[in-house]
Amino acid sequence: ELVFDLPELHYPPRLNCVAELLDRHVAAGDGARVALYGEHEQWTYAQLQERVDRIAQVLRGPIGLVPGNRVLLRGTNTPLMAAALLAVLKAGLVAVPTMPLLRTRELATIAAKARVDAVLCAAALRADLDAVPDLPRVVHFGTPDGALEALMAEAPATFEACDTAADDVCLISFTSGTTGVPKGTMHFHRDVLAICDCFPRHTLRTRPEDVFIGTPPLAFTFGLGGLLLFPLRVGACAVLLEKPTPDTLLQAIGRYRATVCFTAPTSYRQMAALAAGHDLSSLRETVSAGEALPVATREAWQRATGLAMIDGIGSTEMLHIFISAAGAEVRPGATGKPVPGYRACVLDAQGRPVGPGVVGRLAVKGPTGCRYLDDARQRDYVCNGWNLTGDAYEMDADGYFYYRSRTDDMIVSAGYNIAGPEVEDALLRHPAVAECGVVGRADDERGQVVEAHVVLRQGFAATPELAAALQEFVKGEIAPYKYPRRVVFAATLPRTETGKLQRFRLRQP
Ligand code: 3UK
Repeated sequence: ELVFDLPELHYPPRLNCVAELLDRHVAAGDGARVALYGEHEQWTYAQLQERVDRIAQVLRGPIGLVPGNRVLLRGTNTPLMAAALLAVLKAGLVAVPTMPLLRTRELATIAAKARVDAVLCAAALRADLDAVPDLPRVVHFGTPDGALEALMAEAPATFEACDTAADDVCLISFTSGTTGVPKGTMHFHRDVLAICDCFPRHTLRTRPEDVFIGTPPLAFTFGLGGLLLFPLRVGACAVLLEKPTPDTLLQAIGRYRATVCFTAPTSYRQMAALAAGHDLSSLRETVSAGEALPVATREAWQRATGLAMIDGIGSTEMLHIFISAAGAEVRPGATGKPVPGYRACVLDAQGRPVGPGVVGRLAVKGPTGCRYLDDARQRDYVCNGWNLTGDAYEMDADGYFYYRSRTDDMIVSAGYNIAGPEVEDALLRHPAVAECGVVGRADDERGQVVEAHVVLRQGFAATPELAAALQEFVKGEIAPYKYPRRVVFAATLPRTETGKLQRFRLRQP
């Protein structure tokens, strides 16, 4: 049995997570340390605390909210957006963060499902929100409106953290929806601290000197943890970038001497190709999550930077990463082992544990877990306290977990089970392939056939000869029956804002 019941996960019954993440550092005399870098500003812990406190005063005073009320947040990654998020939690309210690229229809669904009582919205992103019918009070922040800043200037500069219970809900996070339907998941004050005390503490081994950087939006729990909660937990700092591209992220790593980077596999693959000439010598660890990390991507990044990557699987339901490995524990192809604090096993269709080498449904248990807003879905996800993440996994005799595919993405062709990501992994080792996505396409004879959607690197032409060469290449890399019988060349692949391939869109006719 792995470490499960850690002493650091026993929290007092009354707890406000922001008091622990922020106020504690200022009280300990660390107020002058930098907490956040934005593209135009730099805030110390004391300055961040003052902004958080003024926003909390505005929420509870002029806006008139009471503990338990829900606040929808919309904005790109900026220090003010981070302060707004923390202020909502500190004031005893519930944050409902939304992804910056969401449009009117999706925002309307979330606002209705979460029954929000107020909205804080970056002025630059107001257009799509303004079109949502029946919204409660909206306050804009950032130029040109700056309505929130005006209220902050009038508000008291200090605010005492609301005396919340450790198991009061403080966050409703919506899944990014590879299936298209956003699902709201609820998390407690103690969950916010628990994720800081598991993966970053035990796997990443965060230090106060760390400088965190990366791409995921703060509205995605991958970004909320990696770019705000984890650094604050240990008194470190984060660089918040508004619209990072592989190139601007590489530049920013050099400029801020970042030590820890969080982004998705595709982004590492693109950065590996551009890394030459950038100073990445400050980087200590690079964390990949959101999608399976192909071995070819791990190797390309290692060749370009000399860094071994930390892969980790997390989910919105579990709040953050629960299986991962770092350093000598890394086994290429495996996601890793349960993060201290979590347990994991693989179950068959009847819910019985299977032994090593058998593919089944991943089940996890730990200090965080799924609580859907919608009761009906809860029964599908949580079974006897085990969370069924919807992933097909295999365990080896040493307790390492290997991702195969999403449970409902397994391709069944002429009686064989074929995992799309394994075929993608093989294709990505070919020099012509920049990106690819492999799905099952309905077929009269075989039930489904393996279909590869391929984006080529510059300098390669989409010809029938290249398609045939890719097919032969895959047959040489993995069992030949898995090769893609159809190869489709594409200019880009459909991805979510969180970097996930939208397989359901590739399967559309
Ligand atoms: C897939 C992975 C293989 C997997 C997330 C880190 O991705 C996050 O949350 P979502 O709710 O999606 C969850 C699903 O994404 N996945 C994520 N990481 C990996 N598959 N290897 C991985 N390393 O299907 C999972 O069920 O969008 C990731 C931290 C917080 C998060 N919310």
